[in-house]
Amino acid sequence: LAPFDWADPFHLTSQLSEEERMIADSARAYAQDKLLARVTDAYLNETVTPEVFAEMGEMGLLGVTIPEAYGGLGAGYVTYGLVAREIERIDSGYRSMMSVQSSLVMYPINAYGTEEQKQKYLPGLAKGELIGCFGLTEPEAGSDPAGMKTTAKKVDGGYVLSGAKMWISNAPIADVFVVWAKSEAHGGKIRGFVLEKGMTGLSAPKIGGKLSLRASVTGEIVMDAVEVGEDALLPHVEGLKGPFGCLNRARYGIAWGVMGAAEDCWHRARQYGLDRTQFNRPLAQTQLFQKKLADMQTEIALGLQAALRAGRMMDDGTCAPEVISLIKRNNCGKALEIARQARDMHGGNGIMAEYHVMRHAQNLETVNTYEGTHDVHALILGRAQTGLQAFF
Ligand code: TGC
Ligand code: FAD
Repeated sequence: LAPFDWADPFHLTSQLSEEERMIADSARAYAQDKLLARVTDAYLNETVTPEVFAEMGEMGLLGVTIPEAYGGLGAGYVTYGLVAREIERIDSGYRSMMSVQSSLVMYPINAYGTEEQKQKYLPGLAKGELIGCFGLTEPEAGSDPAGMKTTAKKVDGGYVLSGAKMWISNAPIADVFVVWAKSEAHGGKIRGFVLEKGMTGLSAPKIGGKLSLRASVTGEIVMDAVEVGEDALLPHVEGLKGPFGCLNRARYGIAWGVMGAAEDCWHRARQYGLDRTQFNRPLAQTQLFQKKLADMQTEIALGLQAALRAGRMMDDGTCAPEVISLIKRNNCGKALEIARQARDMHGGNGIMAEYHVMRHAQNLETVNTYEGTHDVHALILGRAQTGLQAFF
C-alpha cells in the first residue's frame, strides 16, 4: 500500500489538471504573500482595502469563469473553487470580496446582460478597476427574498428604483450595483438592474460594529427614487431564478472557500500542539488533542472531495442546485466547528489575533449565515427529498 499523506489523504492535487494546479498555486502564492501580511490590521481596524481588487484583477482571480473576450480567465468551476480555497485560507472577508465580484456581479452581467452591458462593465470588473456589489437582501427580507419591497416603476425611457437593501458586501466602495427589484411593468416580477455610483438618489452607507468579516466592508444600498435608463435592465432573466442563478455559483465557491479556512485552523492547531508542552509532553501527544485533529482531517478531506465532485458536475452541466445546498451547508457547518475547536486547542493564545484561529471562527459565523443559512439549506434539501415545502 502507498504511504499516507496526512495533509492530503485523497491526493486531491493529483485529481487536478495541470492548468488547475497552476492557477491554484499562483492564487496561493498571491494570498500568502500579499493578503496574509495585511489581514490582521485589516481585521482589527476594519481597514478598507479597495486595492485588493486591482491586485486580484492583475493576478486573473476575478471572473475566473467569465470568457476571455470580456477579460475573464475562461476557466472552469473547479479552478474557481480552488481560488476561493486559497483566498479564504487567509480570510473569509477577502474571499467574499472576490466571490461577490465574480459570481454575483460579473456572472449576472455575462449571463443576463446585453452585449453593450458586457462590454461596458466586464473588462473593468475583471481588472478590479471597477468594484461591484449585489443587492438582494432587505431589512425585512433575508431568507425570504420573495418578500422584498424594492420596486422599479416604469417611466418614459427607463425606470425609477425605490427601496433599501441591507447587508451588502462591498457596497460602500462599489462602482457597479447589481440590484434586484419588483418591476411593475413586468407584472411585479423580480428583475435585475445595473446601477452606478453617483446616480442621484443612490447611496451606500457602511454598516459599523460588525464582529465578523471585518476585513470586508458591508453596507446598505439606499435607493431614493433612482432614475435609470432602459439600458440598466438585465433583459435576459425574470423572477427569483435570476438572483438564485448567481447564488448557485457563489454558494459553490463558498463550499471550497470555507475548507481553506478550516485547513488553516487545522494546520495551526496541529503545529501548536506539537510545539506546546504541558504535563511534560506535547499537547499533540494527548488522546483528546489527537481525536480533534483526526476529526478535522476527516471532515476537511471529505469536504474537499465533495467540493471537487460538485465542481466537476458544474463543469459538465450535471450539478443540481440541491447539490450546492448540500456542500454549502455541510462545509460551512464543519468549518465553523473546526475553527471553534482550533480556538480551544490554542488555549489562551487562541483569542489573540496573531494566532488567526479566532478570526476564522468569527468570520465563519457569517459564512454559515449568508448565501442561505445552514437551516435554510436543510429546508431546501428536506423539500427535495420529501416533496413537502416546510418554509411556511
Ligand atoms: P422557490 O419557490 O423555491 O423558487 C422561486 C423561483 O426560483 C427558482 N429557484 C432557483 N433557480 C435557480 N437556482 C436555484 N438555486 C433556485 N432556487 C429556486 C425556482 O425554480 C422558481 O422559479 P420559477 O421560474 O418557478 O419562479 O422560492 P421560495 O420563495 O420558496 O424560496 C425559498 C428559499 C428559502 C429556498 C430561497 O428563498 C432561499 O434560498 N433563501 C436564502 C436567501 C439567500 O441565499 N440570500 C443570499 C443573499 S446574497 C448573499 O448573501 C451574498 S453574501 C456574499 C459574500 O459576501 O460572499
Ligand atoms: P433571517 O432570514 O431573519 O433568519 C434568522 C434565523 O431564522 C436564521 O437562523 C434562519 O435559519 C432562521 N429561519 C429563517 N426562515 C426560517 C424558516 N422558514 N424555518 C426555520 N428557520 C428559519 N445579502 C445580499 O443580498 N448581498 C450581499 O452582498 C450580502 N452580504 C452579506 C454580508 C454579511 C457580513 C452578512 C452578515 C450578510 C450578507 N448578506 C448579503 C445577507 C445574508 O444573505 C442574509 O443575512 C441571510 O440570507 C439571512 O437573512 P437574515 O439575516 O434576514 O436572517
